[in-house]
Amino acid sequence: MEPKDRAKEELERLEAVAGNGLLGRRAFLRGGAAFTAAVTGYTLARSAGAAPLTDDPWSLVPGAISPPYEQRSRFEGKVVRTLSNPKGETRTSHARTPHQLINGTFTPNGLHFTIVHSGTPDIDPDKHRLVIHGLVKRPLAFTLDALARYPMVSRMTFVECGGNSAPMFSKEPIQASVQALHGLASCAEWTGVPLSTLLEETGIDPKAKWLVAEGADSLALSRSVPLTKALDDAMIALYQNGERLMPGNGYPMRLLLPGWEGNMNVKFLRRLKLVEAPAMSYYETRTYSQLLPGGKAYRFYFLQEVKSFITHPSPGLALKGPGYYEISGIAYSGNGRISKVMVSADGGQSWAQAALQAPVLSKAFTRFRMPWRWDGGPAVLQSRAWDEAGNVQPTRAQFVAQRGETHKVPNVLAFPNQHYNSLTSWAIDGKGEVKHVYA
Ligand SMILES: Nc1nc2c(c(=O)[nH]1)N[C@H]1C(S)=C(S)[C@@H](COP(=O)(O)O)O[C@H]1N2
Ligand SMILES: [Mo]
Repeated sequence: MEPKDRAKEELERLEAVAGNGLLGRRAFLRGGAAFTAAVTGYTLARSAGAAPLTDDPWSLVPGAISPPYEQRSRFEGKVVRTLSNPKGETRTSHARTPHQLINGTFTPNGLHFTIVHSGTPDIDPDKHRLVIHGLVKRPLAFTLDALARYPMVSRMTFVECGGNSAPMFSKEPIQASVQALHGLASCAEWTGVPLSTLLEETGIDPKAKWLVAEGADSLALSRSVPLTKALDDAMIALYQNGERLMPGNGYPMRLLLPGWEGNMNVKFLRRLKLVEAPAMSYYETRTYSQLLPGGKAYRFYFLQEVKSFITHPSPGLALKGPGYYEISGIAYSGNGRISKVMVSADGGQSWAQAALQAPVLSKAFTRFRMPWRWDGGPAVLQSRAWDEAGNVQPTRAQFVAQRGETHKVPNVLAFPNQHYNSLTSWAIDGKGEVKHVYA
């Protein structure tokens, strides 16, 4: 038998664990060599005889010198963020992460999403100060140099805008890429000084229950944060994936509140005022207060709840013929670690458990993977995540019943479409094209 046919046979022998050809994470382990042979022999590699190595021009001359700051290959120019306000008009600007074009668990700095409501200020780090005042024993102003003398910590954590996935509230599924639907979430390793350390320096008046964080941008974005969170895992972040924060992500320092609504992670941070009660600022009472069906609203909605979506395949990434594919995506929860991700290839009729890429970190992106044998017929791919606190992503029916679909409330300026964390469904047709559907 030809190796190709043998591989095909091996692949067909791997037992499906759920409908429409899901092989289950155990295929990675149990299949071993047979699995690898099946995958590579059947669908991917060409035999060496068919494609001998040749010396292309770049193999015949010395290569380029290393620049002081490395840029990615010129062939990767299409891997970019999409911009909602490319001309910089005086309104909010969004830059969305291309989840379908990257892989792994953290977001490169140039592709981290950004939302700036009044542009990115050009801050001179030597002149910037962080002031902590209000209900403290000793108000203090910190320079960047002063902050650098405190013990620092690093942690991987995601930031997600409360308005991420807002298109998912629409009554009909919007045909768009995963970048357009879910691109307002990214994950990075942040390094900085725990806020609790600085509050120990200033001392806390027992009357203080909240703090108001304010940015140095022209609209001086401000949000109220419960002191309990400030003393738990809040950080004054100075570095992002090892280098100083990107300008759009808050240079030279930002408040980082792992797992909490993006808007509260105040960038260009210049002031923390300890107070008795929340300030009821613009962004906590208008834009980011979730409206419910019937016109009631959540007063505060801090947590980014458990969520997942498939990035590969996804709209724009068509399948090239039947055979083996890896379904993969990201899962995360503001409550802690992801405990389980289930994947379906038949629109939720049957499910199999995905493999989670280690390490699985609290409040960080977790990559999940699921081997899949596509038979060339129609399929609907979905993922559903659980977190260690026992929360599960609601089904779409559950979510819509509780939170509604796009609804405008007369004479109310609030933005209703916040905190979507239900499922995302990708339909594959017989040609391998991927479409967004509700299932
Ligand atoms: N000072 C300031 N902080 C800000 C913003 C802003 O416009 N100004 N945008 C907020 C919003 S709406 C979100 S979702 C997050 C986004 O963080 P990122 O741009 O680093 O991804 O920053 C928040 N912090
Ligand atoms: Mo946001």
